Amino acid sequence: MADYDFGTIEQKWQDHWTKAQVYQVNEDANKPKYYILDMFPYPSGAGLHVGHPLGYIATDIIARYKRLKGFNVLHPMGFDSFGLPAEQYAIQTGQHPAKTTAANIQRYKEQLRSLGFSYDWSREVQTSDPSFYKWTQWIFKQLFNAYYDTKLDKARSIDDLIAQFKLSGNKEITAVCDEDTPSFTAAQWQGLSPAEQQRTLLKYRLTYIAETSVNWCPALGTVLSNDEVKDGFSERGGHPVEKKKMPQWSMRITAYADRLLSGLDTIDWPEPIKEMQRNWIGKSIGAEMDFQIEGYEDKIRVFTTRIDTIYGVTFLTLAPESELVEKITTEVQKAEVDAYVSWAVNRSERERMSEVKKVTGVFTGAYAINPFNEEKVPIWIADYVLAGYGTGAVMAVPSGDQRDYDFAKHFELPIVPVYENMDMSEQADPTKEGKMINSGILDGLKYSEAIPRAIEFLEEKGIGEKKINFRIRDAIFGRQRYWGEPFPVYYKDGVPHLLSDNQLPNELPEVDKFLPTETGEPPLGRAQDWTTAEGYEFELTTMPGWAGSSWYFFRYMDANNTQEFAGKAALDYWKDVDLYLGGSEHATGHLLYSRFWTKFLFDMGFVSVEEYAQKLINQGMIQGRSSMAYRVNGENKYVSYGLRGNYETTAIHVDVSIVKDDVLDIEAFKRFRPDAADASFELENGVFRCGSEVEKMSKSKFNVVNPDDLIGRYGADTLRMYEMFLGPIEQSKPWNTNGIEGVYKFLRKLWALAHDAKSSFQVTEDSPSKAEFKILYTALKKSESDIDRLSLNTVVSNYMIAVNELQALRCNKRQIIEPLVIGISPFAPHIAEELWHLLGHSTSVVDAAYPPIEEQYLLEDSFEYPVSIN
Ligand code: ANZ
Repeated sequence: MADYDFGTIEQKWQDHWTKAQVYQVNEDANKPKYYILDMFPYPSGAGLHVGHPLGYIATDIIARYKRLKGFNVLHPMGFDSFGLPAEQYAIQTGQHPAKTTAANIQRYKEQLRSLGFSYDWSREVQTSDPSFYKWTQWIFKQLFNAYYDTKLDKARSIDDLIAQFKLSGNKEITAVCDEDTPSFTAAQWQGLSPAEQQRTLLKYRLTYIAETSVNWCPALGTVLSNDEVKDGFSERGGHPVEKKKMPQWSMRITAYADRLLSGLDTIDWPEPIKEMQRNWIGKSIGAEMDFQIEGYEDKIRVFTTRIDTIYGVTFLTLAPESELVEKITTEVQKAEVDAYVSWAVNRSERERMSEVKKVTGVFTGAYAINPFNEEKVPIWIADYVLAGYGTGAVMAVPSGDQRDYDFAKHFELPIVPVYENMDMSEQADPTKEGKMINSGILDGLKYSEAIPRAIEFLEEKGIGEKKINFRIRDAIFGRQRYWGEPFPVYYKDGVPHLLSDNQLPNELPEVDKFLPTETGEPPLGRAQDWTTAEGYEFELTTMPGWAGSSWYFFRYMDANNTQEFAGKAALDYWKDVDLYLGGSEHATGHLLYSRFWTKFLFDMGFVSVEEYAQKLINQGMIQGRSSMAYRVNGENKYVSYGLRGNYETTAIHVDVSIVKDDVLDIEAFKRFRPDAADASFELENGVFRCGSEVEKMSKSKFNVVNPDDLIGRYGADTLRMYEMFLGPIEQSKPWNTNGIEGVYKFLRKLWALAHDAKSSFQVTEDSPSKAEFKILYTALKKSESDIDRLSLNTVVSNYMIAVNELQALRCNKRQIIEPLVIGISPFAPHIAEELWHLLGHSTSVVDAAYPPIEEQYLLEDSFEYPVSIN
């Protein structure tokens, strides 16, 4: 055998692993299970860059390590393969998204394979595959056929609800439903036509279609969910988004708000993610109360979390959308109010919330009466009040709330303090117990006493009560697009009905173009003869991007089951994900929706866990390290980095592949930038040095590093170790290829340990010395605890130290090399497998056991004592 020939070794073992199905796993009651999962990728056209595999390498290392430690490890991979980019590409090129998606998946799989990952590919899932989305449709059906019982605090079959309606109407029903649900008796229910009954049930179902105000993105031709809109623009593409009313499918996630919140305390997820989910759910405990409008029958109901500040109310504010606005606005104010309302309603929620500094509003001319002191307060309209939150009306307390304060200052409205000697921030802090002043029945009370006293007053007078509000809204569940799951739904008499199970999957039909129809229907409206056998029309929207990803982790447990989404035996065995790794950008999207679906499946008895991922880690981003060459302004001349101070220069991005250790390959640069072909180059110490900048890794910045190139140059084992070596997994860090040589050298040294001067494999059977054992066990032991802490970067250095020390001792003893190879195998599986076989084993190193630590070699039994005199 020659030198360390990574190319041959890696190819050989990848072939062998595939052929021998080394990574296939089955349920095994004799072993503890360990389920480790990566967020599955969307297979984009650009393939993987070095940033993508960071998380995959980490999970692969842990998967391999756990296997050595005796666990039965489930480590699957698949593709989130429905989505907008493939469809946009299809619109531009006419290529069917299924075709481009398949090609992209092929490319991803080759790249993943070349990294030596230990996935069980027999469990691969693709969300766009009918055999997968059949079950997404099936779960949709379960949601449609369920409602939420607030007394039992769980989802139940809609049949139970229908039975209760028949028996006693809906007066005694404890269920989550639309706000505008009318109450009815059993007789009234029986008197409804079947279609009317269906329409009523939609107000209870956990997924329903309703006229909804949505985020409409004209450029993308689709509706976006709240978490896909950032500051009034689409997250994807940055197109303007507007509000529009449309019939839309929604998921009644609000029914689960409280459980989604309390469940956070039971899982080991990063605190920032939990905090984002808490804020998104936005539980607030307060009160609702009525203010009588002067001269009208109508009342304004407000939601407040600070009923204690009721005596500080100096005006009321209504959302511009409020139906009362038109009614109560006086003649004098009308023109101003109309103009303001039409301006305000077109702005998105986020715009309205984020512009804290810009105070806008208008007086209606009407007044309301504060029932605590009978004082008249003016009613204003302000766009900081959201129509969709609370009651859409606020009792404004400028001494207690910053926005009210800014508003009062701007429009010169009075400010009445309600706490003695307290500024606004102290007053907002419930742990500070101030005394109430100017506060009628609350005077002299402390914060903790004032709230219950005020609520008591509301209840006595019958004008309000305690109230819990959630900020979270039901989630829009549909897109006016082609490349997504069709609904298992058809329409009869204008109401939705479900296909039966044996009609699933409802397959995506062919269309001539991937664009809306001339009449503005979604692309599925183009499908020819696409109806049920009886001629009923199908739903024409498709499911949103988050449908498949809300449950895919269960499918991996039993991916080839054709009878169920996953069988009970598999679900009971694998239960939940022990470690989930992925990006933090999904905090209020995928990571919330998937918890919701899991809780629902749990309620209906389909799965045995309420939370599907015990532990979550967010891997950091690998940023690009861009290279810059400095061009002298106004001249066709470039200067080396250290000399740029002598000139006025402009930094120009240089393709990182033509820069090595910051030194530019000038000839390659001239080819890269034809306008530099005749340029002059001022060198320092004989070379042209580039500067660098850390930026997002992107094609436009010429800083994308492709793993395929690095694997070709150094091998996958080096790349794997090097990516880990870059730093802690959770941290974002710039890519820097400069250090990769060091890791490559390390693997060559490891190779050399077991080879003689003529490059022949050679280990001896001699007994190792104490010192040699100590080196080995120090590395193994430290690595074990490092991996348990997920500190993978330090493990790489542990082994570097060990190999250096063993090399110094010229140690090639089997009793050292063998355990060392096992220890390193999760990081560098190919070289480890090769050495393992050279050591005489015929089974894979993944079937070895992690070497037990022999503590006696780690005891310090000789010391050097420093002696100092005086
Ligand atoms: C009086 C008050 C006094 C308030 C005070 C706060 C501080 P969270 O915690 O987010 O639930 N509010 C109520 N409905 C609103 C709406 N539709 N749009 C904008 N703001 C609204 O916030 C509840 C508080 O936000 C409520 O309590 C109300 O102002 C305001 F010292 O009432 B508060």
